[in-house]
Amino acid sequence: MTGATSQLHSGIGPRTYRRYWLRLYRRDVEGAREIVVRALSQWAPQRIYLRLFEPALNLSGTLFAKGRITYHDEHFVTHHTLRFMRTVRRRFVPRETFGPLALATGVGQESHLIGLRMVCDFLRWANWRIHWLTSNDRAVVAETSARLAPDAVLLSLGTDGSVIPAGRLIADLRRWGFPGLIAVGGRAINCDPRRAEELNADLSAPNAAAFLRALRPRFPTMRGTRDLAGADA
Ligand code: B12
Repeated sequence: MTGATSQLHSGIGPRTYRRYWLRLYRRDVEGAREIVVRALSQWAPQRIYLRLFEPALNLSGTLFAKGRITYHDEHFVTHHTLRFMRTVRRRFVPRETFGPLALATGVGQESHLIGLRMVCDFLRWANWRIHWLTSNDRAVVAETSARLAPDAVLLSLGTDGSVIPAGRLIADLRRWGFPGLIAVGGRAINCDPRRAEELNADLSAPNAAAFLRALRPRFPTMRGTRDLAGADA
């Protein structure tokens, strides 16, 4: 292999997620780990979330929907990506945070929580505190929001089926005059961004870095967002 070819094969770039995904698809976990380690030496850890893990997970979804891979394949990629996320998280998420508080939950029967997890890691990087709701029952959301008085409630909608329950939760929060910010996001919003307004949310964003940018004007003293350019370049 020539030097140039070897660089081509080892370099980290916009399409590296495909190589990473393929290694996991072939059950080459060590090979995937090597890519993560190499990416860590060249990219900000936040960028690995958004430019390696997120597109790799979404690629699984696309191929699964087309019937090209099995759910075993999809689960395998997801499982190991979650493990690698733990390694990368340690590089930028502080152990303790002291700033504004956000309540986080998936909506309805939602099991798609990796994206919200990424959003919460970015928020913690910016010194937010996160409280994960143990249940997304309307009564629990209302009671916990009243008791903890969070600065924001974050609702994640991975599937279309989450739109109606999200609408109910937001209507409840509005009805009792919740003073904080209500943010929605997730695949169901990214597929149709008008839903955020229809749901009467205050804010939405297509990914974790964009969310921090959108929050900045409302929380001007928010810490840790100076390096955002490196996070999603
Ligand atoms: C991994 C995965 C799963 C995992 C989830 C594991 C977990 N712990 O999260 C498991 C295996 C559990 C799963 C189950 C199912 N899944 Co699934 N899944 C996926 C997959 C492949 C990746 C999702 C993901 O993690 N993406 C990566 C993250 C980082 O991206 P993200 O979620 O978009 O998050 C980013 C932004 O959206 C945003 N964001 C997210 N939340 C929030 C919140 C706020 C407030 C803000 C501001 C921003 C924000 O920031 C994030 C980070 O940048 C997708 C494919 C896809 N294209 O999305 C299918 C997909 C979402 N699943 C799908 C389906 C159908 C299912 C099942 C119904 C399958 C089944 N028949 O059982 C079940 C449903 C379970 C349920 N009740 O929710 C469909 C949904 C179709 C639809 N239109 O509704 C998809 C699109 C696959 C497909 N193409 O068919 N799934």
